[in-house]
Amino acid sequence: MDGSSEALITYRLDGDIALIALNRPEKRNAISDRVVEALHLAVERAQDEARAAVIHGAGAHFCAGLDLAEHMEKPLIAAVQGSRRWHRIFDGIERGAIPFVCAMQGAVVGGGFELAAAAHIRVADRTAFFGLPEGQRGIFVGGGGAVRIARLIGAQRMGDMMLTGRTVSPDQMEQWGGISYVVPEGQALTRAIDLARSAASNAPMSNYAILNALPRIRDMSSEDGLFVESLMSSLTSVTPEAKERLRDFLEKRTARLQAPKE
Ligand code: 1HE
Repeated sequence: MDGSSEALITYRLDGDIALIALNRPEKRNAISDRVVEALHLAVERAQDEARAAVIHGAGAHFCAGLDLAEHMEKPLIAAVQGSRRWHRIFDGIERGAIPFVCAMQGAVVGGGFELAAAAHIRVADRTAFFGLPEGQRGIFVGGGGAVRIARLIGAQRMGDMMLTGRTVSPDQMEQWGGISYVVPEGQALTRAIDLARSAASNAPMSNYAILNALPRIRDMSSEDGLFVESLMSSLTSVTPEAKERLRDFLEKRTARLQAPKE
């Protein structure tokens, strides 16, 4: 990572968890070309050396989306190529080698929401609000939201958010399935790190299957999906790590599952 990129995205390895922060709070972490490139490098590095990663944003807001000042100057072809670049980088998060947890506060807007949608687990604190103001800005989602956000919350709700420009609370977003955890103000990062640690303790091959087989199976017919599930299930169970973990359970060396604490 060159010096200039490092300032826009910070990266820290905490044990086997990579902490990746959007670090442009003065522009509410708006995503410019340089930010997305630096994010790409951080994501690649995390996949090489960490077992899970957390993406978060410095300051009061997670991310104000696409850098509109930069976007305004772009000719058509550069805009298309830029969107395709976001797709490749966000696909690398969604279908990569390690789980990504997203910790959010304040604005989770446009491209910021699209980034969050590429992560595997989403945690928001009570200050978070979700918006898709592309319609107001005269543009359209371009970071994978038409696919990922529409599938998370439903195309109808996404269309409503885009048409009306309304913002959505964390509780509502949780009900819609767009996030999985709502925590008190200021606690999103801590909770996200805890969740990342849990995910990091799984067998890497199981995590690989969860990240790479599940979204593909969702896109298949039921018949093909069930077939791929059987292959994936057999593949993971013959690994030495699976054998060891199964033996640990049977010989009572692992903690039992417990009912959730509510
Ligand atoms: C920005 C951006 C940005 C802030 N691009 N510069 N996203 C939006 O339409 C959201 C636009 N942003 C906002 O609605 C607000 O900034 C917030 C609600 C996020 C925060 O409000 P606030 O009052 O704390 O900050 P601010 O005063 O509005 O912004 C602080 C600075 O950040 C200011 O610059 P300054 O030079 O005047 O200090 C803003 O111009 C700048 N800033 N957001 C550029 N987005 C792949 S396609 C995805 C398409 C989209 O993402 S569309 C959604 C775009």
